[in-house]
Amino acid sequence: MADEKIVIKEYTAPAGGWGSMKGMAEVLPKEGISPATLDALRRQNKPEGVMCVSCAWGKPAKPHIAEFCENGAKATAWELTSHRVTPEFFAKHTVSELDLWPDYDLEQAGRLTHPMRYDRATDKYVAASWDEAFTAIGTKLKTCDPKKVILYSSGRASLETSFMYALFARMWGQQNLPDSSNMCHETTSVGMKNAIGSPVATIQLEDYEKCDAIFAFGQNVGTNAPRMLHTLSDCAKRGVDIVTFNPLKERGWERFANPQNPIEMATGSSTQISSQYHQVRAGGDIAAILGICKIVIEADDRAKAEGRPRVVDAHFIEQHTVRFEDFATFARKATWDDIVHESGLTRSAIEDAARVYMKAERVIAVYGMGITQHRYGMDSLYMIINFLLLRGNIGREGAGPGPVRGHSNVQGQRTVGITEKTELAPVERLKALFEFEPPTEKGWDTVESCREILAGTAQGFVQLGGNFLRAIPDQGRMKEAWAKLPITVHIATKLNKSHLTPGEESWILPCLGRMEQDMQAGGRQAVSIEDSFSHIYGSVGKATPAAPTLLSEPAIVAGIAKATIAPNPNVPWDEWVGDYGKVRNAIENCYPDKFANFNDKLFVPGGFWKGNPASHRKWETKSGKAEFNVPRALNATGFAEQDGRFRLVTLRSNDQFNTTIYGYDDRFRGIKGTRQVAMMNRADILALGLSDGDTIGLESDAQDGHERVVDGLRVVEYDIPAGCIGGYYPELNILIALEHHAIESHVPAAKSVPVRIRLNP
Ligand SMILES: Nc1nc2c(c(=O)[nH]1)N[C@H]1C(S)=C(S)[C@@H](COP(=O)(O)OP(=O)(O)OC[C@H]3O[C@@H](n4cnc5c(=O)[nH]c(N)nc54)[C@H](O)[C@@H]3O)O[C@H]1N2
Ligand SMILES: Nc1nc2c(c(=O)[nH]1)N[C@H]1C(S)=C(S)[C@@H](COP(=O)(O)OP(=O)(O)OC[C@H]3O[C@@H](n4cnc5c(=O)[nH]c(N)nc54)[C@H](O)[C@@H]3O)O[C@H]1N2
Ligand SMILES: [Mo]
Repeated sequence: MADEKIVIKEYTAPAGGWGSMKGMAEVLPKEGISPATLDALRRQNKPEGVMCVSCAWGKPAKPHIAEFCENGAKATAWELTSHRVTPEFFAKHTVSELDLWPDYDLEQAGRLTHPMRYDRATDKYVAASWDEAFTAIGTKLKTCDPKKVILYSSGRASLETSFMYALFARMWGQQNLPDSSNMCHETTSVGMKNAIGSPVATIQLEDYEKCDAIFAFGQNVGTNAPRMLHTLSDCAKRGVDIVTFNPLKERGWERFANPQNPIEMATGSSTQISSQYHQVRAGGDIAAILGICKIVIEADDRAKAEGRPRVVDAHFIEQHTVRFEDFATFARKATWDDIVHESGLTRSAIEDAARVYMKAERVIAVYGMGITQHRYGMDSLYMIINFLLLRGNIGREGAGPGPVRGHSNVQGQRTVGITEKTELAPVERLKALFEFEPPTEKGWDTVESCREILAGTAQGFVQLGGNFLRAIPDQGRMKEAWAKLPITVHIATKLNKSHLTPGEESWILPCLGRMEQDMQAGGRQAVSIEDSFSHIYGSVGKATPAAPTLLSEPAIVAGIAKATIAPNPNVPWDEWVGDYGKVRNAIENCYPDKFANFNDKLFVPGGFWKGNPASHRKWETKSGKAEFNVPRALNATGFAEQDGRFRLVTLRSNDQFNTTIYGYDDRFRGIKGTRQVAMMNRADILALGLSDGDTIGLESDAQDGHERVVDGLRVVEYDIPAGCIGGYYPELNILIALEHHAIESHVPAAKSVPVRIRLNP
């Protein structure tokens, strides 16, 4: 979109408000939108309606008249677009040519309509029938070592599809089941499980009505979970203190005008969200939270010595936790010089935050990718848990950790078996129900899959949604290796870059989206998803499918499974495809505690809760208690500070859903017309002899012998801490070394990437 005018100008309006109305008004015509979209929006996130494909925020039992947001509307319009990518489209363009198109243009081209096979002789995708596709894919997969084929999924696929996909993998004798969570909240899944025995939020949506303080770390609410702004603004109006930690001033955490509130819209007024905003350095949360904990622990020491009421919840700590003393000793010994340096915050700012914490009875801690995507992301997460444990803020009303999940069903996929880890799979149940021997050897996660692809040992890649090659780190190295995969299969709604680096054999299998009517032998089908609060909802698509040739995801998964593995009378793939209620019965039989009476509860308003032991203080950890953890480092970056080395933070704009680019405007950040930017602190710009608007390049400072460079970035003077640079994902992913990931969870450390600046590139 080189012709679009680049405008960089501070955005002064609140999140929501007229800006979001305008955002919606601009996107709908671009997709040549039909009345179906408006109908879908009206029914969005309501009982028996369709559950939005955008974010994983809760869907209230009593929904607003319009329970959708600007970005949900964009996601809906994107799916219900009138544009089509047909066999004629593919006949006009070679794959090499399409590979040069920007992400935006590829997805803007519209919905995929036919199964397509890559033809190397013409370098084009050519149409095939579904029978041909399944037979060819099955024939090829049967020649592969199942343990070397990767079955990836992105977090959008329903519980039904995900269950079938994971079952297929295990019946085939493998569990290479990486998913988008491996690049996202895996740090939460691993860390929270270790610390409190639950891999997910312990709170539910109603807890927000009962809390009296919210601490928010590294999440961009206005863009990535806009419906959460309704909850936050209700909290702010109730006088709840909201204390935010983020290197960037994200507008959603500053001010919000509710587009559904006529007074706020008419008067231009808005609600202030955060009462305190702390611009922590990227990776500086460990130190910032340690500072708060130090203040709390030292205040408690004094109270104890003077016989006053305790500041920590001593009874809770005694009864419910381990290793408090180790942590308290560490916090007492920490120096303010270190805390201030590593966090980038002043001592008095941290004292302000600590005062709010000590005053509050019920505290929720919210966080996102700013915590999980660091080398020491697990330590940042542990610090959030330590902080909550100090005052007994886990396992009671109005208090607890509230990770904001990414994809609309990413949490649910894990619940129904998408995992490479044997201990998380229902091995015994699978054996008993389906009479086969599930694999026990650990499968590959995302980073491990990439390693195997780089090493040339992986033999195939099936992608259930997502744009893997674009979402992962080290795109340059990965692209070359990917092309050597014996087979790549993409189940997708739209064309993306991953499809355009074909393996030796390559297929695109177009599927129905969640908004679309899914008619099967047993009539119209519903699917289900799980949100960030472990609530499960049915979702019924009503829109006319983009093409009559599309198959549903369950039908495609069943098609591949049947063509690849031997039949098993206990797994009636065709019957399941005819009636997803039967898949739900199988899920219920596999996980009876979480899914009792699944089909009956599918449309309970507000979803049904699958339960969470930690929310009533039952700790399923190694020690049987909630665990304090001493951090291994005071900053989460995992690399030393050096002259000329910056911390690159890769971010989403307000006009994208992951690698899907809806447009080139990042309204709240005041950046319009380009994504090729480096947001920099004024002092850094001056020190380098640069000015706002200059062009620079960035190079990775991973020092592992590989060159990783991006040129042509426009310097944007921005309110960001010195030493940090902000830029957009996925354009900058080429700069992230594969091995720069969170230590235990393997989540790529996309929020602090060591880079150097290239002048005059
Ligand atoms: N419209 C829209 N909605 C989405 C998505 C989308 O792309 N578009 N993606 C979905 C998915 S899969 C996910 S995972 C979520 C992602 O939602 P977020 O978790 O909000 O992810 P990011 O946009 O990457 O932004 C991370 C935030 O962390 C801040 N940050 C960066 N480094 C640090 C740090 O070291 N410390 C602190 N405290 N903050 C830091 C950044 O400034 C930014 O505000 O959203 C989901 N919803
Ligand atoms: N540098 C950097 N890299 C990151 C991140 C970051 O913050 N910084 N974030 C990471 C995170 S949190 C995530 S979750 C990943 C996600 O990254 P992606 O893999 O990009 O996520 P998706 O949005 O799932 O993928 C988009 C594609 O999904 C397909 N699709 C859409 N709807 C459907 C559907 O209903 N069915 C099917 N089968 N396909 C569909 C479309 O073809 C579309 O092209 O990126 C990660 N990468
Ligand atoms: Mo994500």
